[in-house]
Amino acid sequence: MAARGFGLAVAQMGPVHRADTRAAAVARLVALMQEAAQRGARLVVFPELALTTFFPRYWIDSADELDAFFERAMPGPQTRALFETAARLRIGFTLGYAELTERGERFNTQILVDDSGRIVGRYRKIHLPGHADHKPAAPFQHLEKRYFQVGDEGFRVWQTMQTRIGMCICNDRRWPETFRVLGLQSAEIVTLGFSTPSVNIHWHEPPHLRMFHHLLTLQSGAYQNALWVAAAAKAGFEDGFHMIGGSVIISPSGEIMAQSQSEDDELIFVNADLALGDRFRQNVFNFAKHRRPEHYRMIIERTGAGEPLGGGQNAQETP
Ligand code: CDV
Repeated sequence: MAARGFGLAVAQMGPVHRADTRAAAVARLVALMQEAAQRGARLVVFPELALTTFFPRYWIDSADELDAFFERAMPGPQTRALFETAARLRIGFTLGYAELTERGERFNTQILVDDSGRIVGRYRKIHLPGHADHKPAAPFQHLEKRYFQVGDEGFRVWQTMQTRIGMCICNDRRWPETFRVLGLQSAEIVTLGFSTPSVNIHWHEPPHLRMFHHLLTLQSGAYQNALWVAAAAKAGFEDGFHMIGGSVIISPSGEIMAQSQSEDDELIFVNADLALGDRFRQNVFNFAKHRRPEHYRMIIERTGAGEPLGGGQNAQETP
């Protein structure tokens, strides 16, 4: 099988503090993009909500204060430099940001921009974690359910730059349905940005599990769907609140091909052979040949877990 090399870069960001400006964040992203292009990348993946601090950790009453974290236009005056640099360097990118639409809707969004600087895809986060109410006793808030609506455009895959790219964001990676829906559209690469606090505010979780579950879900998503995964963290202590690093590029074998070492701005790069996924797609994960959707109906018929089929009786008792 002939190799199909694709330069894939992930640009992890260190903290973006509340007082930091958009201009400063964009300048850091441009520098990372330049490094990615220098290393031969065709695509560079940026984090979730990359332009600001992870503001869902704060209870914000004032509409003006909240609006300041959102983008009304993309590109806008402060983000245009990213698009111009991408077109000049012939490199695509994905970028996470808070989107405020003309109709006043708010989404946690990620865009896919091709190597001519044109937006070719948009994903609005579907699995919004956290809560909508104020939890003053918690060490910090996770208010994605308050500040964002559930994405209304589904999980999609775009044919661009001689490959097929799907997108999801952070918490989506924990749900196998995300990757399967993208795999069923023949995605070869799935990109995501993530911001994962190292403290679980809902119950005490040993800190090592945050990284373990992060890698576990990405590696299984890659392997079970025969695709490359490129995941970019915003990491480190943002205004004193710690988020895990662990930005990774994972191959269709489920193996980690590159992983960040730091919790700062850091670029990782792999010359990804897109043909690696073909072997899995044609054999063990040949969906057309081996999937049995007639036995998966419950996945769309039920949301929460319920009673066993047949009332849970043993086979001998079932009439
Ligand atoms: N930004 C996120 O979606 N974070 C979640 C946290 C809250 C668990 C995550 O899945 O990493």
